[in-house]
Amino acid sequence: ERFTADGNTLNLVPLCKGPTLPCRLHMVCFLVVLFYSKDGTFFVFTMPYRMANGNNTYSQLIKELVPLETKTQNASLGETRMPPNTSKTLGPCPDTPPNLLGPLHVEFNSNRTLDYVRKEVGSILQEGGRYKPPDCIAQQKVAIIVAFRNRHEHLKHWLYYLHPILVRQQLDYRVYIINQDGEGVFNRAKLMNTGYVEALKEYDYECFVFSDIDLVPMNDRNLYRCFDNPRHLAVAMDKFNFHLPYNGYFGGVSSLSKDQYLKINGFPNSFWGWGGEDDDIYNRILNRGMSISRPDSVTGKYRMIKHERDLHNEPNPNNPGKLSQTRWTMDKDGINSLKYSVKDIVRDRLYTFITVDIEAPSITW
Ligand SMILES: [Mn+2]
Repeated sequence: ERFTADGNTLNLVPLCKGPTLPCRLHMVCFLVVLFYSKDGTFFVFTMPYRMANGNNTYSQLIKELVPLETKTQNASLGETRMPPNTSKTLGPCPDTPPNLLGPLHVEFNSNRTLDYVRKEVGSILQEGGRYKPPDCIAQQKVAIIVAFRNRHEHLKHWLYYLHPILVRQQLDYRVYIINQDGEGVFNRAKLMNTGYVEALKEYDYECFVFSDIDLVPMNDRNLYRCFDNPRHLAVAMDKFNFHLPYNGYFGGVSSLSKDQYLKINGFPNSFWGWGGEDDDIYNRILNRGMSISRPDSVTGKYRMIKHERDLHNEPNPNNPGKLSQTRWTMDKDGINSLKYSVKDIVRDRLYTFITVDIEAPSITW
């Protein structure tokens, strides 16, 4: 991102807070649908968030549904004695996931503890923030990689919104939170590179979505997948008045297939502090003859969680000047020159949290 605009002008208008009439009507409709559905767990995840806010019904339903689902699964396994390799009989998931909701209500005013989020969205996940569609083979295996430090407050909101969206998108995915150890200067792109390597150590991912922790999509048709060209997903952020700040903007959320990522030698490791690394990635992509794929500006709407600038992530005045050099630096600065060490890996129900030492300098500008 360039050094001009950083106005945090957020406009948070809750659509439906409390037991207003439209909320109740929605709830009645939802209950009717629920009682006629065979696969209850799934329908919980199709519920728009405007209904989930401000009442207990959501968690009550999930509590009632989960034991039911486990019981039926166990029963059928016991009776039929299926071999463990049942996935071969499943067909591919459809190109367009059938249960997307479109525009979503997103707000960050509600208090959400991690325990609350685990209860609300964790029951359908496997340990480590993993999900795989039970009834079809996902189109892509996707590692969701988030660069992180000291943003636990954002993490809760992000997980609360993202997991149900990714589930509805029928991805075979896992969420990796890559936490920069120590108090050195932050380096978003190097953390993303680290996440790429760590993710590939445990699964054969074919697609990588790189996201900031403070960006939540406002439309679940914005697919967290890979496309024919590297994809920029965060095209209409509220912080930029739902527009691209400039044409070559590639910040916030993006996706690259393994091939696309390797073609550009991954991301730069040398952009310490805030700004510029996404522009370098953009340059890399163009230098390798690829173009940028984007959703339209309605599908690509995002809400950013309002925040102060982080400590030890000041704008680095050296970064903009480096952008004219990408063509010459990209072959030696990237995934082929990445050095880091893993300090700790924690597997929560909602995420895989990897703390890494990326040899950060302690310079301030
Ligand atoms: Mn931000």
